[in-house]
Amino acid sequence: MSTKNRYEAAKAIYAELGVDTDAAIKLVSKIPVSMHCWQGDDVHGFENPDGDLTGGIQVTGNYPGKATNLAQLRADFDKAASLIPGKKRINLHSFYLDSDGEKVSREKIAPKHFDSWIDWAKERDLGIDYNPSCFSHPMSDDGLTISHPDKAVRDFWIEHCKGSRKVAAYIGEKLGNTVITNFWMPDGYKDIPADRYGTRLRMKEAYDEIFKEQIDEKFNKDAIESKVFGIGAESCTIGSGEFCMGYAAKNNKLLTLDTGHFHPTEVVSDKISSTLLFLNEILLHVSRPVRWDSDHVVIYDDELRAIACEILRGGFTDRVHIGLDFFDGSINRIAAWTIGTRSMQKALLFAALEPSETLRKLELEGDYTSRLALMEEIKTLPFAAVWDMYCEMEGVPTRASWLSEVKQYEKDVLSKR
Ligand code: RNT
Ligand code: ZN
Repeated sequence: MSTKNRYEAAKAIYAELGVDTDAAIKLVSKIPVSMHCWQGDDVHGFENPDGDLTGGIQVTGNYPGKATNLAQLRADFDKAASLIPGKKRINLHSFYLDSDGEKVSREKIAPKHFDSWIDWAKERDLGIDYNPSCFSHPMSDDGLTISHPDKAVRDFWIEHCKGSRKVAAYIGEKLGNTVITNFWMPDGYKDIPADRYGTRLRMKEAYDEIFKEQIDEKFNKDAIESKVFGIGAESCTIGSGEFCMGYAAKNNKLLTLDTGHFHPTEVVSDKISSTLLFLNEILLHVSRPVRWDSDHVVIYDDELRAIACEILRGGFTDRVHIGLDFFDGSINRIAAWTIGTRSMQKALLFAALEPSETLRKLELEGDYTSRLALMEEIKTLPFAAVWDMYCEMEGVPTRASWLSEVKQYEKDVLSKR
């Protein structure tokens, strides 16, 4: 049966629940998902591609064909993006700068190093997001950056972060599309600290300094990312949940909620509604923690659907920015990008097809029996037919047919690197 015929049948079934599948597709096709460039090269960047990844994050696996320069990373991103429906952005770390082979110290990274990215993004109608890179560097080897007791180390990273906001504002202005700059600091202590307050105070003051310059929010918005622990920083993370939530609320910043940055039984889907009562906007780093902050490829699981439902139920698409943050070097990296991003898109479509008004009504009436019954029935509605239609309308492969394209690309391009 053709995709169209299957879709028409599905549409009638959803209509019985008062759900308009055409409207759902239209809504989802407009929600931007920021694809992180760092899935393409295991978070290495081009400054020192053979250097170690530090900062408490880890990539395992050595699948052949990793991108080792800008041209390869862009080509790989293009390949993945061509297999994914929906509106996309690209999320860059500052160490993906285009310095034309010149070595540029982090605190010297400047807007001009992103001119070629801006042109590239314009051609593809992509928005850009940005991050200072405060890890994988000799100045972060102590595990502390902007909270370091040594002023020289602190100042180095503060300069880098200030420079990052300048880069971001420049990109935002040139693209006519607001950049979200995410500040994630690896700062923490492996063992029990003697002065948590003092270290956090230094981080707070560093952020105050970094954000001192007023930047037009049309061009750049700042977000700060909390974390519970990292490898080598097991006992104390300076930018904890409370720290970042407090800082963001008081200083009108965005809070970044990474799905891997909480205790394993905590879920980000439950945090969206709370944070939005006290913050204008938040940024998500959608990842998949397996036992710890492992950054596995995002899959279409219960929590992903719950996150998407929380965003759409509240009509929060303008206030919740969706970014992805996973990295797996053990499988084809383009497939990893494609699986993770298609999963996010699926979850958004699932959420858009939810009869949320009916569920809310049942809840208000206290009919929890019907609420649960309906939620369970929704799971086996002919979602796949709507998803296939969405892919077809977006001109991307339906079902698993994208995989053969990745395999071909692996044969033609990746295996020759
Ligand atoms: C690390 C944070 C951070 C990074 C990226 C590379 O735990 O999640 O967001 O993954 O910035
Ligand atoms: Zn993250």
